[in-house]
Parts: sequence; C-alpha cells; structure tokens
Amino acid sequence: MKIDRVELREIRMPLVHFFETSFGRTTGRRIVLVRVDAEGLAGWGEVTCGETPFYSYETPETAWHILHDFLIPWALEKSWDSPEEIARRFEPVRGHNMAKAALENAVWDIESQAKGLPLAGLLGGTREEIPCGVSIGIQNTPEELLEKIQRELDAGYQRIKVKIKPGWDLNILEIIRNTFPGIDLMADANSAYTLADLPHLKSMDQYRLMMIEQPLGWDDLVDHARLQREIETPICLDESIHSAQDARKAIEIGACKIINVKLGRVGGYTAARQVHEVCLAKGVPVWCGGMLESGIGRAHNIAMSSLPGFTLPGDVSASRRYWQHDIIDPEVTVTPRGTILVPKQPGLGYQPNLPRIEKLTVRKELFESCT
Ligand code: OSB
Ligand code: MG
Repeated sequence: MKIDRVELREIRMPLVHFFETSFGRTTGRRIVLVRVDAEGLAGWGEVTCGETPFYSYETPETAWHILHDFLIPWALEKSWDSPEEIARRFEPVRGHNMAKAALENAVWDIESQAKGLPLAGLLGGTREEIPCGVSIGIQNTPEELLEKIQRELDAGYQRIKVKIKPGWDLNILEIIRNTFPGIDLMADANSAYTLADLPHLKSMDQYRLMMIEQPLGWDDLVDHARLQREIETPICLDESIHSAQDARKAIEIGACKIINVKLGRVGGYTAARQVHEVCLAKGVPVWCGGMLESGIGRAHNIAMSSLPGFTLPGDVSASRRYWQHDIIDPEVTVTPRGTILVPKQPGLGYQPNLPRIEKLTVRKELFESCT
C-alpha cells in the first residue's frame, strides 16, 4: 500500500454530560483525527488521549507533535506490505501509543476496504454482536448516580462500572448494592489508592464486585500483585498495560486476573491483538475499554471487541450517551439486550460525516507524499 496523503485535524466536541474520574472532570473533548488516503480509499483513526496528561502523559499537543514530526513523514516514505509493517516502523518512538494507534488504525481501515472485508473480520473477529456495559463517572450526589444507573439498566446495558476515589467509594458501593443487589457491578479507581489503603480496599470485597480496575499506581505491576494476594475481588489492569509484554508480566506475577484493552493505550491493532493473544493463551478474560471516543474511535473499538477473547462486557456504548450528534452515520446504537451489532460492510462500517467533522474542526494540516 502506498499512502498518498495524510490529513491531521483537531475537532472540539462538547459532552452531553460531564465525565468525572479520580483525576478530574471533563466537559468537552479535543480530539485529533487522522485521515489516510491510499489506493483511492480513505481510512480514519482517532487519537484517544485526554485533554490533560492525567490518565497518561499523552495530550492532543504531544500527539500532534509526534504525528507531525515523526510518524506521518515515516508513513509517507515508502510503500507498505501490511499495517503490521507500519506498526514496526513506529517502534523507534518510545511510547506515544495513542498517536501511533490513530495512524496505524486508519491504515487497517483502508486495508479492510481494499480487501472488501469488514474490519472486524480482517482482524480475526468472530462475534456478530458485542456485550456492552457503561462507565459512569463521579456525580454531584449519590442520588444522581442511582438515577443514572437505573437509566442505563433500563436501556439494557449488561454491567455497570462506577468511578471511585477516596471519599466516593465504600459509601457509594454500599448505596448501590442496597438499591441494586443483583447487578453486575465493578469499580474503576484510576490509580487513586496506594498499598497503605490495603485494609480499605479489602473491605470492598463485601460488595461482590466483578473486578476493581487499576486501584494502584498508573505504571505499577508489583504492588498490584501484592494487593491481589490480599483481596478476593479480581483486579483488572488498565493504565499499567501498554504492550503484550506488560500483559505477560502482569499475569505471571499475579498482578491482575482481567485486562482492559484500549487500542490507543497499547498503540494500535497490532499490539492489541498481541495482548489479546497472550491473555487468551493464559485464560485471562479481556474487555474493551473506552476513552470517551467520537464515532471514529468507537467504531474501531467495536471491531476490536469482536475478537474471541473479549468475553466480558466492555465500556463501548451508544453515541448518544456522549454526543448530541456523533460524527459518523449511522450513530452507534445499543440493542435492548445491551449489545452492539458488529457491522458487516467492508471497512469500519460507519461513514464519517464529513460536513459535521469540518464544522467541528479547529485546525487542520495536510501531508503529501513527494513521489
Ligand atoms: O479509566 O477507563 C478509564 C474515560 C477516560 C479516561 C479513562 C477511563 C475512562 C472511562 C470511560 O472509564 C469509558 C467510556 O465511556 O468511554
Ligand atoms: Mg480505567
């Protein structure tokens, strides 16, 4: 595949409801989109980083820089045999996985269209529909949280994840369990605790959580292994897993029993499929995490969630939970049984809405191949 041009743009999208985690509140997104043109086809990818360097060190500015000065010039320098070959070319850049993923995934989109296959099928996906959960942020009051949970259960979502932090944890889990004793419930701490909180974390065992996500340090494995030896609740790692090697090490030392795979965090489909392989071989269930994506990133998450090891409901949910108008047609919708149907058309299976994307754009830059 010879890439003819790459377009980088930043769009701004207000969220329909703020999203709050232990590291802060988001009211609107700054999203960098990558469009690749090759073989008469257009492929799209999304940089999934947050606006602030609080989930990971990447921001829209660092991603723009890394794409602009390194990844895009490299992608334009020669013809590629496969998307995996591009992923290998990006290896000299340490980290910056979300910048890498946006460009690599756009190339996978093109590859699947060129082959006339749905992206899910090209990746090795086997599921026709994917099970969906929701991630509900910290609210202003417990009552508002209960209302939100009820609304999502009514919509059919299969599991509820709530964000926790010191002061919004045991009390909240207690109220949720009293109101909804039987639901599939989990909690995501986004690194809000340390091993000094071990007794506190152990007392969460009573709430029968499916898992607790990333309770300790954002780059830690060793302390998580210690914690997992002391608590019943399975630990799921998010922030700490950046590669298949990380997944292997985490599983080997007992740092987690479940892994949340995010395409951006691990650097694109090539790495995500390797993480999936490792987990499948070791019998560790995985699920697809979310980063408040626009429809482009969301469509990629749906394709990845079709892989056989994605056995648990993910954080991939309907467009309307985030956006008044999403930037793809059709928008992502969820069935009454809490699933998303995996598209059967070639490529992503959702059309980027170009006029809407153009209207939301605050900066744009075009890169063309010289040959
Ligand atoms: O830790 O999974 C996380 C959103 C932003 C940053 C980190 C996380 C999240 C979510 C939201 O939990 C998932 C979603 O609904 O997209
Ligand atoms: Mg998380």
